[in-house]
Amino acid sequence: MRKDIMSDATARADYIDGVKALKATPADDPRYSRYDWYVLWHAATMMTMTPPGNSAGRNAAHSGPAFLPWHRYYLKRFEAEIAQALGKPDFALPYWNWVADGALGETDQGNAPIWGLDAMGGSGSPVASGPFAYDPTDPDTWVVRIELRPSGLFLVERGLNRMIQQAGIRRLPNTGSVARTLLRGDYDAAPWDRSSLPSFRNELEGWRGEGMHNRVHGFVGGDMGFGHSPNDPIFFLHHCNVDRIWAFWQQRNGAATYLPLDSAPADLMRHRVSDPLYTLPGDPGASGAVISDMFADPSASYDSLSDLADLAVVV
Ligand SMILES: [Cu+2]
Repeated sequence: MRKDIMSDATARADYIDGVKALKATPADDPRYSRYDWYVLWHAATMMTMTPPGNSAGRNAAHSGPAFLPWHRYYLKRFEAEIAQALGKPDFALPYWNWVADGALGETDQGNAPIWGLDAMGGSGSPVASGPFAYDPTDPDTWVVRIELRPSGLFLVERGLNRMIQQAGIRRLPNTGSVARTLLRGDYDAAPWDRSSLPSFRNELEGWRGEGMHNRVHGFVGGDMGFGHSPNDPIFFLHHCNVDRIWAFWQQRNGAATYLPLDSAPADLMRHRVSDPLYTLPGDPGASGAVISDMFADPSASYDSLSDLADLAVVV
């Protein structure tokens, strides 16, 4: 059961232990870890433009309809691998309920419990406190290995960068923004990119409307502002909450409510309902999953959707 990371100390401890276990497990290429492999997968997906060379910025997991199912698949794979590493088959990814933090005053948002020393730690370049602090004298310290720059992918060795509220965005999505996004009944709309309106996907992703998912990346800042954003373990907690919002929306609008259908043009490759989800070439866990495989049993995996249900009636 996926729980609010701040409501459950066991879920919190397991998550921190789990990401550190993957960070300590070499990938097939021993220059980086299994954790870093997920960073690589995300970055490579962002570089996979769909179709190649499109001017709308649509890639295999962002700025298009596949945004929600691709990230659901990514979270499921990551969750299963942590469960295995911890030897806890029931391990479930917790979520960061930034909907609640967004209801706090501006100063309190940057000092919320999620940024405490017993949770994700604080800001810094590199982060200097909490479980992901950088100390080059400690062989088990949190080291960033994969970096995506405009010129491509690079292997690096440095601490994690985080600049909470310092990258120009001082507020998380407020509860009104979440409530209004939840009222969108159309999953997505032509032209299936950053300009789509009305579009639950595009407004939740944050290219139109009130920022939502994109705003949370900007609020955290540092590595969270780049294609290598999964370097920061807050990434998975953030996306688990995005997934929870989709799960709630599915419960209201139908689990399989998705567009575009397979009859859509070929330039919507990787975004039509039966298209395969992008994974790295040679991915040993590739299962051939397609978008519609991600529709099943959405809400049952979360401990609570009641805060979202409350929001959806007060608009
Ligand atoms: Cu992403």
